[in-house]
Amino acid sequence: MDVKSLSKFLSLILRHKPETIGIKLDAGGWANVEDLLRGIKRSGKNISFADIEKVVAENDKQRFSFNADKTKIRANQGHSINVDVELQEKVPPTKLFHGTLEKNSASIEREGLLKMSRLYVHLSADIETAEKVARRRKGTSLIYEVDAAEMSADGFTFYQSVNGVWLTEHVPPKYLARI
Ligand code: HQG
Repeated sequence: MDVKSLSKFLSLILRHKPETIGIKLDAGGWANVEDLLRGIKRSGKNISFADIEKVVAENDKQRFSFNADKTKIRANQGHSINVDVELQEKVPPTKLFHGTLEKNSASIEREGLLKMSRLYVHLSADIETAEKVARRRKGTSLIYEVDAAEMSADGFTFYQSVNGVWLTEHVPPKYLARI
């Protein structure tokens, strides 16, 4: 399996559905690496510890982390299951960005950005990254600029995952501008 496919598979297991290979995540979102390898093997895929190490090291978005002795692994962000990855609360840059599809705009401009199935709304530090997020899906892209400075001044909390993604609970429409 190439690095990209393995990354997608690990994202499914470590963010959303560990039960598909019969494993559990702990409260911190960690999977035991031996359990993970056994579970993957049971599911019929041939993945080694070295393959997992390669994904952690080379993944384009640094989506996964090991603990210090590499006995545990977790996703850095993007979960739909309720885990606590010890996100750092942080003052955001003045502006953040969110890439989506034009077809979501009416609802977003009415309700704001909602976390949908994930634990947080995901925001990007730059427009280029937001464009990439939008282009994951088929349809006309739309980028919103988020007035993070104003949100922060108004008491909204922001977090940054260890791989640099900005997260918050909800972005009300008044802080959003189409760009
Ligand atoms: C949209 C990937 C209608 C929202 C990316 C998005 C990211 C609304 C979709 C990370 C809405 C949720 C997350 C509302 C939000 N009405 N639609 N009120 N509020 N939406 O996948 O931000 O590559 O959960 O705009 O790079 O697309 O997997 O969030 O289109 O960082 O590591 O509802 O996932 O990271 O979709 O992506 P998602 P997202 P990875």
